[in-house]
Amino acid sequence: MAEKFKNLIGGEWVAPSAGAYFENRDPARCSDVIGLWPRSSADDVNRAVEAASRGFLSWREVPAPKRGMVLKRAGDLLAERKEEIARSMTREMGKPLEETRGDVQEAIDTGYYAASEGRRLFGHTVPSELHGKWAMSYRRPIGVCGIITPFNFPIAVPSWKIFPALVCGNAVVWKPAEDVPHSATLFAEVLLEAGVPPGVFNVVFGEGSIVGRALVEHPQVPVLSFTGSTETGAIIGETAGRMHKRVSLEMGGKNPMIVVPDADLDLALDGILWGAFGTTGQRCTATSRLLLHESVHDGFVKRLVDAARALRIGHGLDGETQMGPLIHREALEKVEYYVDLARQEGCEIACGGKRATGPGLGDGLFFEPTVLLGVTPGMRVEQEEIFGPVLAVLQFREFDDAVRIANGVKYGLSSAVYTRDVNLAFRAMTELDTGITYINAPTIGAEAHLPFGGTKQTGNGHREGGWQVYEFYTETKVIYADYSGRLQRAQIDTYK
Ligand code: UN1
Repeated sequence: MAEKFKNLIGGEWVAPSAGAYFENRDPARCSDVIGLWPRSSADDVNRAVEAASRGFLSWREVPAPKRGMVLKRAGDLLAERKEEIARSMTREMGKPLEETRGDVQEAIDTGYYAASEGRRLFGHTVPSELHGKWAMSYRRPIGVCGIITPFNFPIAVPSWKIFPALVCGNAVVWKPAEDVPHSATLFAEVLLEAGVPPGVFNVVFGEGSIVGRALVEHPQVPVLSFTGSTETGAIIGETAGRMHKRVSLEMGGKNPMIVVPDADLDLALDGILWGAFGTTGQRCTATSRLLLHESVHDGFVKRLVDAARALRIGHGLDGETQMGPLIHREALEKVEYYVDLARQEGCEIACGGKRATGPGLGDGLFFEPTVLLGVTPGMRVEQEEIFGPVLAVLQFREFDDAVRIANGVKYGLSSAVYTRDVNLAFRAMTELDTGITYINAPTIGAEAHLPFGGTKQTGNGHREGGWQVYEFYTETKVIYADYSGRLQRAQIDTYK
């Protein structure tokens, strides 16, 4: 019988109130059941929010630098347990060990950044219009934050949200993705051991339609942060609007890489293989459109197809593996759907296009790296996020056209240009309508201390990471201190 794991509520590991569980399996070896995690109910969410509301009252009184020290310890503990956590993460999520080590590292970096931010939650002091009066602002915690995270970065993305929320003095109720509950359990163990007080950080496992919904609709949860699909983000955004909640949404991408004739083509080839097929294409930053200048198209495509075919697919714990499985059966079916659609839209499948089978792949959810040729602007495979190892290749003649195609989607997360021409690089930096642009590097690989997020329907204007996320998790309060000893009327007495 597989081990049963629990929710974390009020500093205790507790069984779900209705006693229901779901299985967590290795996507690279579906017969391997990792464990059972709570299929929680709204009742469990209510208990977690109550615990968080109580935890918040004392946590907000802890000086921010001291809260930061707890996160410093969390970073240290993650560093100590990096290998163990990475191995568990690979087993349930599928990406190769090198990548899961990177995932844990991103959380370590975020923890250390947040720790130091505890000494730097700056406010402003500015001159008042009036004599004998000071004007200043400072930041206050808000309350209970409901955090909902995806499967593809089981620890890194949660850390982007949870660490800043905590250092700012908020309490957290976290609903991790159903596909990666073991990573979430390990992350929670680390936070408990680091000294986050009971109730300040809670984890409720279960389905989005039950646990996620209950959290989003809970009146005592004023702040929501979500990374996931654009469809779910729209529902959360609507609810947040209706209930006047603060909400940060981080959603899809259809990220382009532009390669111009003067580019270092060897470098561009390495870049596209990593950008398109790293994490099996399951990143919101994945490079899913390659825009090749017509003069380099044929030669580059040939090299790309050979290299894509040579990628080693397998279990992420096997040191040789370069690309793991998709996360679950629906993800695999979605990729198959889009490959069929590409055929119907008239594309050529230059390589891949089918499930990967063979020695060592067993019943794993593997799909071959796929390159679609003859893609034109406006095709659905050019517009919609596939979230799998499928790259759409387009051609352009003028740089203006490349920019127009790159910008011609509803998303705006990341973009890349490969060029040695400094003028073109600067044009790309200013003309590509995305939250992130890479010069001579693929669209993935954002660093923890810079703001992360996108334009248009990728997000709702907020940024994670860097210095900016601390604005999201605090409320600004302004203080006017008048020590003149007399009534001074703003906008009136100053101008007498
Ligand atoms: C995501 O895909 O949701 O920039 C996040 C990157 C990673 C994070 C991706 N550091 O690709």
